[in-house]
Amino acid sequence: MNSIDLAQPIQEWKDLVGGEKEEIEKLGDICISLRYVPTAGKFTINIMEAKNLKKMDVGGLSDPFVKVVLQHNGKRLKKKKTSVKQNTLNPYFNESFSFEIPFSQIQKVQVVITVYDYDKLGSNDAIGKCWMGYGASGIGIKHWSEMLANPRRPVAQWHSLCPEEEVDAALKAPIR
Ligand SMILES: [Ca+2]
Repeated sequence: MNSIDLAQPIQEWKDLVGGEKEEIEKLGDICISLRYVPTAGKFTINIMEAKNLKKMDVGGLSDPFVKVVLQHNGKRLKKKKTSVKQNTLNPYFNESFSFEIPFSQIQKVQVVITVYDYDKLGSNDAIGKCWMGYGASGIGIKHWSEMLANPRRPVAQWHSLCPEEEVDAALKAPIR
């Protein structure tokens, strides 16, 4: 410091840094419980609740419902839907769906969850998606593994919703 002459103005060049990065859009979170009974080959999924969903309706909130698709090798085997919860971003569903999946197949299937905003007019818009099972990463594979490690017991987990295009691309990508 003592080499600086405080009586003189100091001129310094600084590189410009980028402005605030655009915040990643939050789509919301969904709480799901998974249960598998290997002896009976019975898989049960409970769509429990969602929170902080994205607002989709002009002059309102969203009217969320959840679609559950069971698929294998990109082929849809079964699909189920919850009821529609009107005008809320924090819906409580507590709706269960069961599927028969033999033990020999349970490691090969994928469960894809899509939260939609119901619209009376026009098509329903997807708010976001998440998936679990074969080829999933992060929470998706963690939750699935915990279900398999705890047969007959329901295992609940929150999942963050991701943009539809992102999940569809991940589902199509070859498994590494
Ligand atoms: Ca709507």
